[in-house]
Amino acid sequence: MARARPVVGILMGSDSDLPAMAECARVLEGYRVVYDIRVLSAHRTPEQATAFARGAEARGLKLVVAGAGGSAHLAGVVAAHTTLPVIGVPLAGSPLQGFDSLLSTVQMPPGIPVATVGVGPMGAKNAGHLAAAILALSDRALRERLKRQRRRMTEEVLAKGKGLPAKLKELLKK
Ligand code: RP5
Repeated sequence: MARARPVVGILMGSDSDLPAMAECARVLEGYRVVYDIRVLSAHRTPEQATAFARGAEARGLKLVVAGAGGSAHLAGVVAAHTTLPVIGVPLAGSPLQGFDSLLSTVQMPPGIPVATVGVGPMGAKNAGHLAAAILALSDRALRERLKRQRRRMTEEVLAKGKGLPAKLKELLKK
């Protein structure tokens, strides 16, 4: 059977970003959303990054998730060249521990938004959830999967609460 066409493009500035950005891929796989994933850099492969963004819609992508660290301009550059929604993931790794990437990603000029999530792997996970929520606007089955995921999460958190007295007792013994 032919593999479905990707609807999300996951980009990262370097392969060193993969451990964090894999969390986005993991979430998308959980929702059965098809993505493609590649390394492109706003600074080190500017022409390829621009070409990717310009061709994204024609290739059937519905949105782009872009993660980068340091002077993180990848999401912004992609957003400048497509009207598809762009989710930016600021990544830590520099001496400024992601605060630099956060500000570079989030402070876009009016008219060229980047939906910026939190720093690092946690942000990458949320990028996956946000991407799924956007796609679910026109995909009823995906919407149901999102709702199921929320219910599962609620149950897990409530179950954690139930385990607290036993955990507390163990801690207080020390
Ligand atoms: C950024 O520089 C990348 O997104 C990465 O977070 C950081 C370091 O890149 P490498 O030196 O590991 O290639 O552009």
